[in-house]
Amino acid sequence: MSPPRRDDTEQVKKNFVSRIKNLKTRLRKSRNLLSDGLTRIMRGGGDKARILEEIDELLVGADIGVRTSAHIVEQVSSSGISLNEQTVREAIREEIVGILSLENIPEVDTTTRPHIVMVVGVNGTGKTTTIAKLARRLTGEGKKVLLAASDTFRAAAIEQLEIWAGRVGADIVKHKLGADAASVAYDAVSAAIARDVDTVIIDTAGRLQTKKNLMDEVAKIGRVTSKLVEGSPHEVLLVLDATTGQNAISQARAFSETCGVTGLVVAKLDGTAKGGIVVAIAREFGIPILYIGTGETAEDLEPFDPEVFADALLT
Ligand SMILES: Nc1nc2c(ncn2[C@@H]2O[C@H](COP(=O)(O)OP(=O)(O)OP(=O)(O)O)[C@@H](O)[C@H]2O)c(=O)[nH]1
Ligand SMILES: [Mg+2]
Repeated sequence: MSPPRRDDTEQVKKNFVSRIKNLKTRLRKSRNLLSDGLTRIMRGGGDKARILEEIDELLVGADIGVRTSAHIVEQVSSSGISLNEQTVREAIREEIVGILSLENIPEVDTTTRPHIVMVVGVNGTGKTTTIAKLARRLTGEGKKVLLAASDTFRAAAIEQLEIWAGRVGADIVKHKLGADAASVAYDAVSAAIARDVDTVIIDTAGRLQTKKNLMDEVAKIGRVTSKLVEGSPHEVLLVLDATTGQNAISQARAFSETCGVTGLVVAKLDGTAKGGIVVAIAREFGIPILYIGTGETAEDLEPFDPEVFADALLT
């Protein structure tokens, strides 16, 4: 899997407009809140202090976070622009793009085969669905993908992954319910080596970031795969649920401290007005947001692009 890259090719430019249009529809709730809210504030008139205060409230209400909202308002205030709807919209957009544009997005060594990706997160954030979406992207590129059913904890988790594997054209390695998650991963990676698979994606059980023994289990899965493929897992993706708003921040903190998270996926952005959480997350952590989830089907995964995202929210 290669991370989404900024690229100025003609094709990307052509896709840009249609991607914004599509995302605008998917992010409708967040967009209604932010974009329409801004229109309301700017048309409401009043002095600079009132306008800035209302913008601050609007950003906080969109879950951009208190500190990040204050930072954005401060930047707009000190920029000296005349406060009309267009200039303010553009200034906020610029600030958001700046925050979202992390430098040094790590290059993923896709020459390593099998490339091993472990997917972690709290219960119900969208891990398994995200795995299906990722697998669909990869099989669509002609890659051979194998899913490891290392969620041996939740009843029906194995069947759920199996159904997705069938739909997206991936292999699966599974054990019985209650089996050791790390040994499923071990078998999956062994099978991947034997079958010349390109990418292994390990599904893990949802776990609360506060439960140390469960967090240790993630580390154990990682240790086991590294015995078979040095340096693996190459990626640890943390899936966050956008609808949980600020809660996602503490999850990102705990998982990144204990599980060596290399990338974030923010799922369920279609179902929430709290899309601003993406901005808060980007400002708080030095971990790249690789993808966003915008629906329940295997196609509903977008490589994260700061410009496309900010435009979809605000313009
Ligand atoms: N609207 C929407 N729903 C999503 C998205 N991603 C996942 N879901 C839904 O969220 C629910 C939970 O998804 P799962 O993929 O099973 O979540 P999980 O993290 O694997 O859950 P556990 O394994 O129980 O921890 C399902 O109903 C999914 O269809 C998304 O991007 N948008
Ligand atoms: Mg799951």
